[in-house]
Amino acid sequence: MLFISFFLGRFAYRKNRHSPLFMSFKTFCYFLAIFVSACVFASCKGPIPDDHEGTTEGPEADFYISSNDSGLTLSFSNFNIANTDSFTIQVNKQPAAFRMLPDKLMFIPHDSVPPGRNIINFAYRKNGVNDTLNKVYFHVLNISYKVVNTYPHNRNYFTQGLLFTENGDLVESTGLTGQSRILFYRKTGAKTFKPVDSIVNQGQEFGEGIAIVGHQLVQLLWQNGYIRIYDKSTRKHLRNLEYAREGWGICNDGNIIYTSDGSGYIHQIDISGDKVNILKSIQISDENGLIQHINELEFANGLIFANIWQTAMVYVIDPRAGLVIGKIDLSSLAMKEMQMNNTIDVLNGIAYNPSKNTYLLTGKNWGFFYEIQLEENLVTPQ
Ligand SMILES: [Ca+2]
Repeated sequence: MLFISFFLGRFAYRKNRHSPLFMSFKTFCYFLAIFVSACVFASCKGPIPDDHEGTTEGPEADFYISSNDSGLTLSFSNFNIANTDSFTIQVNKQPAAFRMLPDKLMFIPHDSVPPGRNIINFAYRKNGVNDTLNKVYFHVLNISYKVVNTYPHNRNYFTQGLLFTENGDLVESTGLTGQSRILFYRKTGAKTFKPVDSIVNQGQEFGEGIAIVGHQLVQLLWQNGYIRIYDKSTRKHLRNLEYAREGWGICNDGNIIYTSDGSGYIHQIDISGDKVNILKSIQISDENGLIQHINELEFANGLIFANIWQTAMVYVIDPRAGLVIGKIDLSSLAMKEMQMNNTIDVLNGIAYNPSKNTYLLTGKNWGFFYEIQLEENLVTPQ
């Protein structure tokens, strides 16, 4: 190739000094040296494997995954599907449905790929020899929703925690030193939650998340070094328990109490003793790696819904696997609040209403509670 360029270049020189094909003898020698070196280097890599239509199933064979709303597309490199005797696709060791696309790509519908971390396995047989290619694919649902109701929320409340009792009454905890309290609401009419009682925190107490654990109402405090426990029915203060971590969010699945502390961990805690014991700490990841700033928590349908601090996102977490399986982008609600009052703070507060399968959300100093219905049918992880 270089020799041809050289001679064409010399020829072109006579015709047109500015031809792009022109190459001086010095330049020619330079490229010739590179070309010879490349040939020697290539020969050191050993024989080129048996070629078929320009592709090989050599050690570089691989596949890549791209996704859209309906499923995954697998594209192959250094691999010719037509050159195999047979092949299968498995997702987490289970046969997966797929179809071939005309350009020798494969399509796997999302039904075959559960949310969370998946191993996609492509097993093939060629010339009587079996081989496999594996890839990890992290499937995170983008969960859409619709707002089914809005209710006024007092803008003075720096919301930290929100829950529904089994009677359907709403409880909110608020923060800031000197302003922290727990508010008990009754639903009055179709469009209003009215505060009917409250517990006011004292001194330096900075209220955070709340949860109901049996007959107790548990209130986290931010950096006070203890949590407060009240009788759920009488609302009388029962005791304080020493807690070494920062209090952010708390929820209860009926057996396990989970807390967050602003890090990427969710802790399982025990409050039956004379101080809070951390039983287990679970580090949470999503498709990009470890996450941070887990805030208010809510347990629903086997999953933890977590506000991510300083974002308008709620992450849906499978606590047993420590994985984010879905994300709810609530930035349109945050934007709406911002347009009404630009002094609002972040989205915070999630309460699940099991009787309607809806979620009530608000934010620090927001003007409204928003009741939303998810458009994704979340299945409790097995
Ligand atoms: Ca909550």
